[in-house]
Amino acid sequence: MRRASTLASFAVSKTLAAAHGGSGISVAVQRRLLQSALYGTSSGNAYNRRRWLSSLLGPFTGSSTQVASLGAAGALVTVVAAASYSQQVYAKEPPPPEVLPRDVVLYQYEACPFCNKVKAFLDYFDIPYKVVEVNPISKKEIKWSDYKKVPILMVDGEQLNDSSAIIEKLSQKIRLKEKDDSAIEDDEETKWRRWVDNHLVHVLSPNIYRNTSEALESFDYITSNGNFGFTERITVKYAGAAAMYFVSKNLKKKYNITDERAALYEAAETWVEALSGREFLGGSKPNLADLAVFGVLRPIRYLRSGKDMVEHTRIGEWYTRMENNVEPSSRIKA
Ligand SMILES: N[C@@H](CCC(=O)N[C@@H](CS)C(=O)NCC(=O)O)C(=O)O
Repeated sequence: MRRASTLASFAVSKTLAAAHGGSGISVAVQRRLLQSALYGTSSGNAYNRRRWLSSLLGPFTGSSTQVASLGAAGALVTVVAAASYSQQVYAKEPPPPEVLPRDVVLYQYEACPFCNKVKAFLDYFDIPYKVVEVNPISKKEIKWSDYKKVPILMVDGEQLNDSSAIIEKLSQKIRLKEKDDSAIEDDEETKWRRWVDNHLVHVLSPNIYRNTSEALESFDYITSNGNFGFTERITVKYAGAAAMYFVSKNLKKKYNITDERAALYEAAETWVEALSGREFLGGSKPNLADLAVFGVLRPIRYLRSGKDMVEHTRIGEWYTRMENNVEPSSRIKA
């Protein structure tokens, strides 16, 4: 398998070399760029290298009240009509203004599940944030940072790294968490947040790259939504899809997955079971585990694998409830 991924990487580096032909970049540098493009690091260990692409892969219905004044036979009749366009009205949970951070900037890859986990949190708690889309090859947007992964969140000048740590810190900042750490260590929410990081995210890559057409679909999504130059977009799309097809086979072995779709469906059903008939794990409103599951599933939801998951499991209703709660985004458009 190592050989397969090396071959794929070699094939991709040839493609990049051709694409950069005449640009004055040496083959060795091109290959380093390629390593970064495909594995997110040029110097990390094999596990980290494999993780990059695997992890790259990221209406409010209120009631409207209308007041109409109508004149009839000399009399003024006022009609107040309340129209509800949906069965269920959801609400976000904005923090009190005194704890709302003033300047929040997310460094991210649009299709990265960890970044989407952070976005689900920011969106649900209605915390306005700017986004800097990082180029996964040059990473020039995070050159200033020692930590080279995304998400990175700058909160009023303070750098926060790692999706779970970011969410933990933000929860404290907006005073969501009053309990001390030992009290939450074993609670249901913590247990399922860990399940997302330790299990659910590992099931995603083998699914979205499981065959050539799904790998291409995924890379079309990644390259259309990410920060890539024109040539990078084309080369990364095809070369990346080819490489990740092989790498995902390795990931299956690493995480003991035999049938990736069965594993995805099983994870979705496990989550539905955890809900035990509740609207959300948090009861009538989402908690951090709901937001984490939703966040990492968001980039795959409308890919073939996500559609299959909704079609073949009972997760769809919960997912739609989450969409209704988390959207619209609080992202500040540049
Ligand atoms: N545990 C980290 C994982 C972050 C991570 O692996 N991010 C990927 C993108 S989805 C990354 O930046 N990879 C680049 C690299 O490994 O160099 C988190 O939860 O934020």
